[in-house]
Amino acid sequence: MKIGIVCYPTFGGSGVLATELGKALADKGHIVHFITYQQPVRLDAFHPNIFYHEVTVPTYPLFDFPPYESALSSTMVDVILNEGLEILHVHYAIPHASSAYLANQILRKTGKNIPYITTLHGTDITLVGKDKMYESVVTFSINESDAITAVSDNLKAETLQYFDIEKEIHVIPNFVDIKRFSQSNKDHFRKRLAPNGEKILAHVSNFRKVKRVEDVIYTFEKIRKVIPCKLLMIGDGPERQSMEALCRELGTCEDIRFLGKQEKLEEILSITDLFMLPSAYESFGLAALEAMGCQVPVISSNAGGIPEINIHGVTGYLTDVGDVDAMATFSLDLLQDDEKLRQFKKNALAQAEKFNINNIIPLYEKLYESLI
Ligand code: GMT
Repeated sequence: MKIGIVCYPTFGGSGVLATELGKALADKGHIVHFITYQQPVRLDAFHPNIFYHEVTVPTYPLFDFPPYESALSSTMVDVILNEGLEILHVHYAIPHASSAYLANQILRKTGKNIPYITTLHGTDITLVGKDKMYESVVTFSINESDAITAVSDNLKAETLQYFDIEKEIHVIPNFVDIKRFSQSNKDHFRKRLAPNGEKILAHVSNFRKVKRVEDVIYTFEKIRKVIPCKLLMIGDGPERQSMEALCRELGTCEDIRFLGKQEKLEEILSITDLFMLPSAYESFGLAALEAMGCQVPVISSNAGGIPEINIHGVTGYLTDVGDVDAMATFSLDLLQDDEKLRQFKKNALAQAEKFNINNIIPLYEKLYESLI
């Protein structure tokens, strides 16, 4: 199949998922065209079946807000016509679904009808999409999609609760490439970061408010009072500065490393003992799944779709949002019991296997085939 994929190119989960999907489809022989404003971060190697089309937005003194949506629709039309795309798959509703709708309408005038699929990822529904300034366009363009997918049962339920959706929403969960996200021996790396055998905790996110990064820092402070440990904070975003200030205030800086955005995440996860995801909401929690692939148990909140992947008492522990005391207690329960930690690591991998990329890609292929 010739497939167009539209996504955000940045480190966010929806862009990561879309890029990994495109790469996997290309490996299976499909021709994949990415359409976005920057080379997607995980699109880091040449592949004969992958093409990248950059959306450039011409500016003009009149434009306080350069019209990205128009440029995106025009690029979609251009790529669909010139490359003979058979299906368009847009990730994150805003503004990709409405741009796809417009491209679709333009193409109809030329006699071409190309189906488009909208995959809902989370904040496009639960946070931004609900905003009155976006809601009607989001509802309309989702409903006009030829198929709608959501990344968890929870996100499907949230979408149906807040939007007037007239079509079936297919749940196709996030996936992990276990070949890449698996544990490898990085002991030299562990020795550098935890020279005295300290336990290593990690958090990965875009440091937005919804991630409640402060809960990671407060939980770590409590754990650190009981056992020697180190915390790796991976990613970057609006909350990073204030989190660094919080570490200074709490006097925990010497045991916390802010590593910024990292490409070889699997290497860091390979030396991690516990992954922290205290989010106020997560439609799925791809970062936690990638950690589980590397055999890292997860301490998380029980928000949104997280309970669909992190199983309490099996792959980690879940607590109410903001309950840092419980997060610290559960973390210590695992970190102080080597046998239990070993078992949870095994369980985490077994759970990640359920979301193995090889099981999930065929679900998308089947959906594409049914629409073309
Ligand atoms: O996590 C983020 O805030 C980024 C966001 C995105 O859309 O880029 O991630 C969302 O999509 C991921 C992939 O489907 C999910 O695994 C994340 O749970 C979801 N984030 C939220 O719902 C907050």
